[in-house]
Amino acid sequence: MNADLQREDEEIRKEFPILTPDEAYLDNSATVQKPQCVLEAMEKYYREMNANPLRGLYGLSVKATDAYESAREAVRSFINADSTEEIIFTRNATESLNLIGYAWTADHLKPGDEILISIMEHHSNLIPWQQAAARTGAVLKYVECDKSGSISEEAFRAALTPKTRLVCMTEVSNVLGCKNPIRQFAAIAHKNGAVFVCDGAQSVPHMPVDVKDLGVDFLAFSGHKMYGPMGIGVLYGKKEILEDMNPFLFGGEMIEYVTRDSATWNELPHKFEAGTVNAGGAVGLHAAIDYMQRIGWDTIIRREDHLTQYCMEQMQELPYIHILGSDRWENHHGIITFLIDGVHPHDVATILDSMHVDVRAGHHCAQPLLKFMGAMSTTRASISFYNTEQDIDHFIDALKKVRPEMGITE
Ligand code: C6P
Repeated sequence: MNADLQREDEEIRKEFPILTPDEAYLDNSATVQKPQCVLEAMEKYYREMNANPLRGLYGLSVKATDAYESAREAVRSFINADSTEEIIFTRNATESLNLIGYAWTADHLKPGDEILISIMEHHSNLIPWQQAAARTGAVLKYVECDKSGSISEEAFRAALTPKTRLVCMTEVSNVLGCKNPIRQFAAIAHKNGAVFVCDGAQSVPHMPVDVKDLGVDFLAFSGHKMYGPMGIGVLYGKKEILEDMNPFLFGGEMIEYVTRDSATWNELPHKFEAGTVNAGGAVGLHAAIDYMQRIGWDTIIRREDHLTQYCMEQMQELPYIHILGSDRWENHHGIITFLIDGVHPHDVATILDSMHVDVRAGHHCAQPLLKFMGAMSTTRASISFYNTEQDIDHFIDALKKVRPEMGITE
């Protein structure tokens, strides 16, 4: 192996206390491990500045507020939003999507209106729209992809109608790893008079995502998939759209003035952040963003591309392995979902676990997609820039032992 790459591996790996050479952690699309600097930033927050933010007038509360609001500014800058008023902290991408699913749809959809989603959506970008359709009388429609995961412009245009009010689509599929042309589809949706929601859960951690360049109205993502802690997520929304929405949750801090019978709402973004916020989580997310910027997109993308190619090309040499989606590694963005002839995906994952390889098996919270692809369940390996060629070698060696372990020898 190239000495520079080995040095780079060592530099990166030493920041992640949980990663060891004996275990190949390849479930990075589910959640990634956390670097030391994120753990330290959160500990420092709780040791030195914890108080209930946005309320107190005393020093500690002001420090907690400053830490929380500076995390918001870090997120704003990371996705190039115009203003921190457009950045709402939530628990995760799921809550971000539900926020729109309640608060926007309640006043903007009427019976017969259409919501368009793709067949490859994660349940978090599917069930909120099923529920919104049931509440409002709107109709949920799907645009399909081909077996490689590609959605053509033709198919997208054909699925839009004059009744389409909302289009919701993931940028990167958590099963196929393919990347949808969000900028192009958002522009078409806007010409059609629809609002465009982008699920960035699997793209924001792996590639630059610029909300102005993409032209999306909403972007949802989770902190825990981008080296931050669990329990903090983000909803970006265009200011004029957020201003035209009622709150999702009601209670402390989201109000301006309350009487016995009524209330008025706080300004953005606080109108959408009811109750005590997750300041420690926001601080951790801020540290994670700083960390990713320190590593840099060039390094993140170079390493993830290299490992995806290195892994996929070796898997493609094994005739009993079938990879879902495109046969080109460039279209996988670190996500390789596969089937092994003769072995149930759960057995694959269990056998790999016995050899210290961590992968995910099941429907990956995308059951309509799996049905469309003709599979009930699959196994998925997913890569982060902190993985190494040794992790992939470990995985491939273990993969070759799965069928013999099940008594399949031919
Ligand atoms: N996918 C996976 O293993 P949360 O759970 O809210 O942080 O993220 C939800 C979500 C939304 N959209 C996409 C495209 C996703 O992949 C996920 C989470 C994980 O694939 C956990 S199910």
